[in-house]
Amino acid sequence: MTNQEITDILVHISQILDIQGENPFKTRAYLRAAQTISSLTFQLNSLENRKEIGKLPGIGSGIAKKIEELLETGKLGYYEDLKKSKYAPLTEFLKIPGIGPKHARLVHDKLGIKTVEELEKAAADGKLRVLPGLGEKAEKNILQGIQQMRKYKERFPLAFIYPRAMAILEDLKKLKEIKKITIAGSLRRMRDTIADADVLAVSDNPEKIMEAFINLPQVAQVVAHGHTKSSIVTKDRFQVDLRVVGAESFGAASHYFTGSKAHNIRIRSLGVDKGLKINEYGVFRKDKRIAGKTEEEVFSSVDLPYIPPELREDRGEIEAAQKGNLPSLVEARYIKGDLHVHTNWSDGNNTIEEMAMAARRKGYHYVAICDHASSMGIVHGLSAERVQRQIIEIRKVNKNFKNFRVLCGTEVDIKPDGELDLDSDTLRALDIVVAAVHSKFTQPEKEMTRRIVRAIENPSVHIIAHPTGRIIGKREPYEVDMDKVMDACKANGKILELNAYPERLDLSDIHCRKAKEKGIKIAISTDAHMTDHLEWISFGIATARRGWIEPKDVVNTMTLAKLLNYLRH
Ligand code: DGT
Ligand code: CA
Repeated sequence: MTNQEITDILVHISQILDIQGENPFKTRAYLRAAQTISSLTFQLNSLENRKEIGKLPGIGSGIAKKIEELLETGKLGYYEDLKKSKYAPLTEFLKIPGIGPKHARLVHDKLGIKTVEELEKAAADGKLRVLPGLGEKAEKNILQGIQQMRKYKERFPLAFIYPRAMAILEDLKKLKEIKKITIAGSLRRMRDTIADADVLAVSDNPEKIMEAFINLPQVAQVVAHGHTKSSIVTKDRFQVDLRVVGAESFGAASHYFTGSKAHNIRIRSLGVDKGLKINEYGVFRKDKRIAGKTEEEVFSSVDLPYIPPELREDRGEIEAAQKGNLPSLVEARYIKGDLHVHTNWSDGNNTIEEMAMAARRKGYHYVAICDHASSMGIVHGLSAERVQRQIIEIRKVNKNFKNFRVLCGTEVDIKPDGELDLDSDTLRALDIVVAAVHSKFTQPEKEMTRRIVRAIENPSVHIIAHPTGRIIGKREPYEVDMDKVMDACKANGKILELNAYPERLDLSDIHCRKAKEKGIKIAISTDAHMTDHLEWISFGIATARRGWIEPKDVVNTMTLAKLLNYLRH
């Protein structure tokens, strides 16, 4: 049993309990445990680690026992019983944006609805609006939500596919017949969503590779099994295509299958202009291969420098390359700190000290503790008084560090009218103020824009967190005029966050590029709720790179002294 399989079971348990109307503390405990396990960097199923389960943050002894049972027997009696509940099939409804556990139970109990199709029909027939707590508007939202869900279903979030594809790569690398292997497609370009994963390998014995590939433990279904190309669907229900090519074609095939299609078409037509044929096998003049071993060779055959995969979207990268104007993209090694992390003072799993140590282990120079300040109960938001106490605690923690600094920050709610959920005296006492929308996402565009612009104009605010509020695959961005938001940032010298939380990646690549063009600085922050989440910075960096972002555009590439000075002014 893999960590992923355990995570899926824990999430399913929490969802069934939620629909049954169990105590929210109980259901959240399962969710927390799932979050912990899904971001572990080791597998629980090795015997050595098994004893550690009860010690992991966010996992109580009851759930630890259940996980042990899963690992021992591959089954969990409690879960098997729960799955027999009449509410178990309703967890499908929770994938529909706008439907929570209460609605799921309600439509089942009142109308006997058990499937998404039945729910869609009932909504279309106007049968939901009469239910208590629903109405015509809610009914319409449910219909839209179902359509949205179907749209999302075709693509997966990058952060879902990436680690799973990498695990497959690692498995394949163990075969001695594989000489080279790489990801390609949208996965290599690090798009925020991925339809299927493309993998490319070099080998003299492709059939052996194909055989191993279709027999991997992750495989649920073999879609195609050829001599040099096979496709499988994993148990997580995404498709992986593997192609084996000869070493002489590896560069050409990497370039071709990395795409994007639009970029490829442009490169191929540059080739045609020079009398060259460029395809996945190589670069040919008449029938003579003149290049193809490396991607550099392919680019240079059309007089271009190497273009990083994240830029290959035909969004101006070819023109920039021709003029020698390609951006020097930001890389992990430039990042000096994380400016948005949570601790157990609000809804995080670790202490201030643990987060600080983890940030320092990553080689950072600073980390900003930005726990929630919110009067909306759910996230244990800090009151002004607890913010003061946390500042004292952070000062104490800082005494233990040399050449590393924990910054006092907050993630303060922007209330629906644009006011902040902390008074300005408290905000002024902090090193860094991150402000964010966490409520009333459905405001009309004008109100939402005004709300965020007011926060930007507030002299206490430095950064706007996850500026559009999207949750990939679950929630569309709220209606907000990002041009106006960016203009306000520019006018007030404020920073926009690129939230690297895998389901957010907000700002998106397109918005990053726009922010850069307008001369607005961004902060690439993880929003980590536990130490392992600091690793998510890589998805933020990838998104920034897709948005043509260079180190100088990113505030958390600054040294501590420069950053503090920048924030003060
Ligand atoms: P995805 O899978 O929708 O997330 O996005 P991609 O970019 O991975 O697309 P996919 O898997 O259909 O194809 C992988 C790459 O293969 C694509 O990025 C470029 C290349 N490719 C596919 N079809 C064509 C085509 O008709 N012409 C050219 N020039 N390249 C293609
Ligand atoms: Ca693909």
